[in-house]
Amino acid sequence: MTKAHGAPWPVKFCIQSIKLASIMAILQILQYPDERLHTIAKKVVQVNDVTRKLVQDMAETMYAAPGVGLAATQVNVHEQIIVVDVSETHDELLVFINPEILHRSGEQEGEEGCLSVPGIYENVRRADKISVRALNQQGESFTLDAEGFLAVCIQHEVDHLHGRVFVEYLSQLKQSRLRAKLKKRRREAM
Ligand code: K1U
Ligand code: ZN
Repeated sequence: MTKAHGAPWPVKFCIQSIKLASIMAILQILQYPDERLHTIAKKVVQVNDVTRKLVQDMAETMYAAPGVGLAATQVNVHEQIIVVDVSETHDELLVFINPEILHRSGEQEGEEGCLSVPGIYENVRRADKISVRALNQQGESFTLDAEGFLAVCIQHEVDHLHGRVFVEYLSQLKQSRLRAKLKKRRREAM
């Protein structure tokens, strides 16, 4: 087997390790009330390999969590990118770069969770149907009509890009109780 110059391991091993390292990355998810969750994400100017690698890492992070969505904001990257997969089989990844919700209609109320606020589930009222325009991983524009849980998920993730966390829809009383609960939880974890 060929050895890399000066290195004790074979070239094949080095290349395979680099390839593996480039396909596997679970990113750290910011935890509420981290201030960085309130950063407004910037538009992606050019969809390129760096964007696609981030999308891949975000998808891995979402599936590993596990979750049904993730916004770049949550992994401390302040660019307008979200990934969503609400399928039971976890094989229907949707990627939205620079998503814009063009239309909202109807109303639904349902329980939401957030990987940045683990263990907290609260009811939120959202539009029932939306139409969203975005770029795909090739930089091509597409429009998707969504309803029900998929629509909820997309709205939740787009909110993250605007620096909004779902708990901010709750009453002030509920929010202060939640902050106290999270503080206590953090104290106990130390
Ligand atoms: O943005 C996030 O933090 C992801 C979040 C998305 C979401 C869930 C529910 C309603 C609206 C948006 C989550 O994925 S929380 C985890 C979760 O809901 C879940 C986890 C495992 C299986 C099924 C759902
Ligand atoms: Zn969330």
